[in-house]
Amino acid sequence: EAIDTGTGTSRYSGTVTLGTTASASGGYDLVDGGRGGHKTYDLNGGTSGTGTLFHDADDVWGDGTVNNRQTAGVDAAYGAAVTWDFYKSAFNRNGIAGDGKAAYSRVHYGNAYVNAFWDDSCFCMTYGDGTNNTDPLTSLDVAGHEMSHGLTAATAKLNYSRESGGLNEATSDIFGTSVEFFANNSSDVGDYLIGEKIDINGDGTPLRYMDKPSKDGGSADYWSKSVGRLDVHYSSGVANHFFYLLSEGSGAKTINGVSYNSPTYDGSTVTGIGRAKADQIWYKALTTYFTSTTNYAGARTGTLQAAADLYGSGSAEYNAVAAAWKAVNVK
Ligand code: ASN
Ligand code: ZN
Ligand code: CA
Repeated sequence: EAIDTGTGTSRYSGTVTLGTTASASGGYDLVDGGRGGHKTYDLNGGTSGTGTLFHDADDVWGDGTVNNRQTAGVDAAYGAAVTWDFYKSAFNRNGIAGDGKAAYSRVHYGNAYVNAFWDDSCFCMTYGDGTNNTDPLTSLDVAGHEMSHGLTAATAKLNYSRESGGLNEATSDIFGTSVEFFANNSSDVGDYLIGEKIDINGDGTPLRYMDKPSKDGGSADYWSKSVGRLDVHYSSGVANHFFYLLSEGSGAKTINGVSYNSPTYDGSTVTGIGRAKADQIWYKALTTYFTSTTNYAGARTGTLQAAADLYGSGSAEYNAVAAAWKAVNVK
């Protein structure tokens, strides 16, 4: 059972290489031996168990269409691989739990199921096929988002309600986005939009916008004392906006062909420090200072402490963290 490199045609990310394993009985299994042995399964419409491990005769997988059952498996396996590689490259972290253990992925969950989810009890990822089974929720940013729920579960354990729940959701949007940029894939360029590939609204618009979260019609751009009453996918807006401002700064900007225009609560101007440093600060805060009950005030304190640890308490990076929180009304 040798480690191999297959080729896949994904739904959302073009042609990708896949870690596969030559099977003792011939052909190849979708098992990524180079990344802990991550397995990708076809649930074939089921909602429990693991269904069937994807297997292929010639190590050429999927065709980019939903008519080919392997296609969603290609996206899922690619998403798991890029997420693994991002954590290793950015944070020297070995897998979601940091112990080198692979998760596993399941695609074709249920019928026309319009969601994807991480389940910490199985340490596994699951993807529905979307509306009419034509838009699987397997895009790279969604994969990175969902698997980052496993990262949060293994570290800060942010409670999934009120402000801590918004911070939990934002952590997934932040690292899901960073996974997408890390891939540097010309078929799926990095952006500060979430779910722009899966057409979840049926009109081509993304699920969320980090530069100005209220563009989705529900998310908060700024902290207010009632923000914790929102659904966690909306209270996350404050931290997503913080992260965008810290990375890219306020005002108008075009990145990889996508235009953004990020406002501030008080009309202040924020100068970004770049996503790489913002990632380091968020990760250190998440893994060192955040706890299950951290709220927005605590996230500010924790990220300032993280910036002080990494770059010094009077550094430009530290000052940018303070400015970005002020710009989203967290003081
Ligand atoms: N896709 C959703 C999310 O990651 C699943 C959930 O509701 N937790 O937020
Ligand atoms: Zn989530
Ligand atoms: Ca995106």
